[in-house]
Amino acid sequence: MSYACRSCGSSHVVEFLDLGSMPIASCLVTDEDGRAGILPRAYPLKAVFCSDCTLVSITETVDAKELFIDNYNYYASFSPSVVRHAEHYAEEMVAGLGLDPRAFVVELASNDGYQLQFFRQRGIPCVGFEPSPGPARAAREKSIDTIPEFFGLELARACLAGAHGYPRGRHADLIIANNVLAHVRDLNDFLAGVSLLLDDDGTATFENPWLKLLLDETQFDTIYHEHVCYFSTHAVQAACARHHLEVTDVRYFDKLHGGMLRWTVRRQGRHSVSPAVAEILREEQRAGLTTDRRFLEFGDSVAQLKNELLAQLASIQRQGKRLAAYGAVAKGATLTNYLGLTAHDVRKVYDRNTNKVGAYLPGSLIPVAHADDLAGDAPDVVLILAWNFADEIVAQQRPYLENGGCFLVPIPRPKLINLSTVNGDSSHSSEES
Ligand code: JHZ
Repeated sequence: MSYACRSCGSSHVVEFLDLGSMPIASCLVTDEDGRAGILPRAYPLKAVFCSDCTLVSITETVDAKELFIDNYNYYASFSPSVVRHAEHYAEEMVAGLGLDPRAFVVELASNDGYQLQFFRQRGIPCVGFEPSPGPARAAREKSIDTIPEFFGLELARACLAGAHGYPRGRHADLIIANNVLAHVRDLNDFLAGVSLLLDDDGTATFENPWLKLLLDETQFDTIYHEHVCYFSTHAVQAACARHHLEVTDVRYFDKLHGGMLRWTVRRQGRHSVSPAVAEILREEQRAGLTTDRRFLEFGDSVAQLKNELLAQLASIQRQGKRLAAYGAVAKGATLTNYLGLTAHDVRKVYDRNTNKVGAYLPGSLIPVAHADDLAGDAPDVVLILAWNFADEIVAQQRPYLENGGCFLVPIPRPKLINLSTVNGDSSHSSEES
């Protein structure tokens, strides 16, 4: 196939997963279109591994406007554990880097201001870049300066020259690029922009779901058009080196986004590198993240999980039980469409994000209802599409469980949770590590 790696440009790429034709996962179908049965446009969804720099990416590039401008309604503030993590992050950065009101913090893809609010509260000047209009508006309502543009080298240059109200010539002491790297279609342009904007003694952090967990836990549903790249430390390191940046530390968080890494990135050759970096590189090598074999086996794991899930759902249906879902999430679109589920199988999908209520999951056209309605509706089984928040959702929905309700967590393996499993299982805590 003729495809150039999105990081190093190599043509030595190996296709390892084909999820078929999929609608854009994060673009919910409006009430009007949903009732009329109008399906959103679908695009091929194939994942490849680069044998040269180890980056995993998808081959299709959907127009950024279609993905992030027209109908983007991911607001991080609706997920309490994400906000808690953001608060801890700000505390750590302020203490660890000694940030005070003389410092300057930049966040790339700042969403609804869920992160920068914690810097602003401490009087630390900050600015966010956020191209999605809804989240950017929500950030401004929190009085956070937000530049409504996609970040890249040209924009970084323009900002340093004083465009968009950015403080002229001001390099950043901290650049936050958490949960953004996966969404960036031109990785080199983005990293060149980071490198330009970062102060020579500055720090950048990249947080992203870890590719090792995607493979270990068959998190195939996190593959969708919005996420063009999937990262290991090897891939981040190779991409950074091209822009005179280096990974100086790495830390694992097991409770967020299915298991994620925070890479601390600084100007190449100027700072000490934590032994954690070499350790994680060795772990990734042992886990098979640097050669194609492990990836080629992944397709079989995905097919096997699909069969297990379909068998579990068929058994629920045979018993005449009413099935619903929780989390009108992007990965829920991949999962329901890959399994071929429709509103006939899953009556509603519950979510706390009020911007999603009243719309429909793309493809499967399952209607979105507010999470507060779940206990009253009392479906027999609820498939948790936002499985990364399963502990938190189960804890919040205690009344539903006490009423005899049951959750089905699909990833990494189908697992049923009812009141007795919760009471007997002390691992259901919602704190991050
Ligand atoms: P979450 C998003 O993934 C999309 P998604 C994005 N592409 C990305 O990279 C990842 O995040 C990291 C709801 N919720 O993050 C609120 C409840 O209803 O897994 C949100 O609608 N009740 C940017 O789309 C949604 O889940 C709850 O108790 O797969 C966010 O889920 C909690 C905790 C969340 O979404």
